Amino acid sequence: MFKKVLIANRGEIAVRIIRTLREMGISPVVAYSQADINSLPLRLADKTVCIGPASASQSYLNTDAIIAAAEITGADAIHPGYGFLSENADFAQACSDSGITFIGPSAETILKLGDKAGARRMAVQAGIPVTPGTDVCVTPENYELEAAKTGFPLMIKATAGGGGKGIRVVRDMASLKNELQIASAEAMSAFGNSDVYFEKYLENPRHIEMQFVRDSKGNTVTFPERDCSIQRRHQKLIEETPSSAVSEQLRNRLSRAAMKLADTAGYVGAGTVEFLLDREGGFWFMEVNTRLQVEHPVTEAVTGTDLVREQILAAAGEPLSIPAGSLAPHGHAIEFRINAEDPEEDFRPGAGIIQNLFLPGGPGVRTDTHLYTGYSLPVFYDSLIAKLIVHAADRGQAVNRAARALRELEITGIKTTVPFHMSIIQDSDFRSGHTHTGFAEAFIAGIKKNKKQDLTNN
Ligand code: MV4
Repeated sequence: MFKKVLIANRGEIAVRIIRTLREMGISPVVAYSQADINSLPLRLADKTVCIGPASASQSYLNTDAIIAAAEITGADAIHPGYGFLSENADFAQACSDSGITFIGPSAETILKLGDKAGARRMAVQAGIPVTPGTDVCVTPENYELEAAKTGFPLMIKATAGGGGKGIRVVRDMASLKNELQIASAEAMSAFGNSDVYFEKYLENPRHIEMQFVRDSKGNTVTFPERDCSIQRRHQKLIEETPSSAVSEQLRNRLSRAAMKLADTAGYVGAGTVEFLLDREGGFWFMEVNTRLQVEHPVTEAVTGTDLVREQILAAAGEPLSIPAGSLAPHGHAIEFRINAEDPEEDFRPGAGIIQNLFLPGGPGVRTDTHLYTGYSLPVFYDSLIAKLIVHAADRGQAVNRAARALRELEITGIKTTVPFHMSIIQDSDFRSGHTHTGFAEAFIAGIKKNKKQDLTNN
C-alpha cells in the first residue's frame, strides 16, 4: 500500500481525501496555490508544497509543478480529486511516466471514454441503449441526411464536450445549418476541436448516474443510482439516492449496463456512467465520468462504504473491500451543494470572510467542508464551499431531516445557496419526487415571477 499520497486539489475534496488517507495510515501531502496558503487542507496535512500562484493554470493545472511536488516529497501516488486534472489523460500519463501512481483509471481509459463519440461507440459495443443519433461526426456533406435520420428535435453535441458545454437543441431543418455553425465554433473555442454529432432530443428527462468501482482483477461493484436532476445551467444543486423514478427492476438493468461498460472498457478504479431517463422509463447512455464525483457521499451514506478508500485500493492493485456485485440502497440520502452564490442575484458568485460558522449535527447528518470561522474565501476557484448530506430511512424523512439541518446550519459573512435549498424542499412537486432536469430552472423562474416566496425569509 502507498505510504504517502499527494493531493493535487483544494477545498472540501482535499479535506475529504485527507480523512480517508489518515484512516488508512497513509501520510497526506497537499499541493497548494498561493491563494490557498491559509486553507484547512494545509492544516490537516503532514506536508504541504506550494505549486504556484493563484491562477489555476499555473498551479492546480500545472502538471510539471505537481509531479515535481510529488517527487520532492516522496509521494507514491497522486489523488487528483474532481475537476482540475482529474480527467486529463496527459496528466495520468505524466504520473505513470514519473513512476507515480495516478489514483484513477489509466491514461488510455480516460482518453477512450473522454471522447464522447468514442464512449458512445463503446456503450453500443457493451449493448447499452444510446439515444438515436449519428455514429459519425457530421460534416458539411452529410449533415442534412444525418439530421433526417436522427429526426427532430435533435441535439448537437461536441465530441470533445461534456457537462453541458457546446450543446444546442434544434427543432427543424430550417435552423440546422446556422445552429451547426454556432455549435462547431463553440466546440472549437471551448475544446480546441470542432467535431460535433447529433442525438435525438429528449424533453425534460431525469439525470440518472451509476457509480461503479472495478479492481485490477476485474471484480466490479455497482452502487444504487444517483438522481442528479436538480441542476441549474448544468451545475448540479441537489443529488439523491435512490431515485424516486427508478424501480428495483430498472436499478438492476442500470447496474448490469454499468458493469458491462466497465468490463468492456477494462476499467480499473471508480467511475460513473451517466444516463438520461425518459418519461416512459427508458434509459439512454450519455457519458462516463472517470473521476470521483462531488455527489459521491450520498452513495456512501446508503451503502456504508468509503469510495475514496475503494479508489485507493483499486489504484494500488489491491482487492476492493466490498465483494463483487450490486449493492442495494439502505434508506435515502440527499446532498445539498452549498455554494458561495447569491440566489437572489442570479446565483452570482461572491467571496469574503466567514464570520460565523455552525455546522449541523445529529443523526444522519454529514457536512463536508473546508470552511472555518475567519477563513477568507478566495475568488479564484469554484464556488462550492460545503456539502450537506442527510440520510434517513426513506425520502420523506430525509427531506424533513434536511429541513432541520438547514435550519441549524449557519454560515455568515457571505451569501450562500442555503435559502434556495430551504425554499425548494418546501415545494410539493419536489416533495412528491416529481422532478426532472428542467425543474430547478422552472422553480427559480416561478419564484422570480410571482415573488410569492422570499428566499431570505425561510
Ligand atoms: C441530452 C438532453 C436531451 N436529449 N441529450 C446536458 C449535459 C450533458 N451531460 C447531457 N445533457 C443533455 N443531453 C439528449 N439526447 C438533455 C440534456 C440536458 C441535461 C441533462 C442532464 C441534466 C441537466 C440537463 C439540462 C439540460 C439538458
